[in-house]
Amino acid sequence: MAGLFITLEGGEGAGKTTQCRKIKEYYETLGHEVVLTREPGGTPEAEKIRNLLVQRDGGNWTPMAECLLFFAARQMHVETLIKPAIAYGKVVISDRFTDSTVAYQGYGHGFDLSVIRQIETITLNGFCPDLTFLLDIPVENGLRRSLDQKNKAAGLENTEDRFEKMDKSFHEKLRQGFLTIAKENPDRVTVIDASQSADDVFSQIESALKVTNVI
Ligand code: Z5A
Repeated sequence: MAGLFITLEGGEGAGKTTQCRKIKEYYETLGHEVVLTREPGGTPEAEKIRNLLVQRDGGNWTPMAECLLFFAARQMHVETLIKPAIAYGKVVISDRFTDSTVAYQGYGHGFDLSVIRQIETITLNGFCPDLTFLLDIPVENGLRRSLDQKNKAAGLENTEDRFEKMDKSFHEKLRQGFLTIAKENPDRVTVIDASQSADDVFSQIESALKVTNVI
């Protein structure tokens, strides 16, 4: 029996990582083998590319080079980890996938959407998730969560200045981009209200998983 490929998408602080872990527990309780992975990254080679893309001193890429790097990492990820795991019957859960490139590089940074789709076709040849959960949250709530998390990790308090300086209009473009992707792919993408508690967000996801009854 073939496995299942699920992706979690959304803007900053939407709770993707938190919900990926909950979906993993859900399928493990049902007796499935689960692979939890992320993008950019997921394999040793793709993690090297991740360092080039997300580290502050990783590089000053042109939009085309940046897009190609995301898809280079993704192609390795798909061919060497995701497809073999699915063929083995495992449930693969990825924290971000192609929708993030369309939302961030395309809708967010203005890189040509049709070029992104051409690169997707060349590198992935039609491969896409079985199910995607878009965790949708008002921009201010998501950014606040994300900033609180970073401040906690750094032992900082009083975040008001930094919060006010965040580029909320960019994040609003991202949010609308993700919602457009969901509208265009209603069979694959389920929009989840991510502003609720983590348990309530997972209840929505669990209901959707039961309805789709894919595995
Ligand atoms: N990127 C791109 O540009 N193009 C691409 O193609 C791809 C990615 C694939 C990767 O960042 C960056 O790469 C990202 C997009 C870009 N750029 N940014 N920004 P990353 O992997 O380092 O991080 P992220 O994906 O952006 O994660 P995140 O948004 O920061 O977090 P999250 O996974 O959505 O949320 P979380 O870690 O589960 O939770 C965040 C905090 O909120 C944490 O303290 C939780 O305890 C708390 N939380 C979670 N859920 C809740 C609920 N329901 N209520 C209250 N608090 C909650």
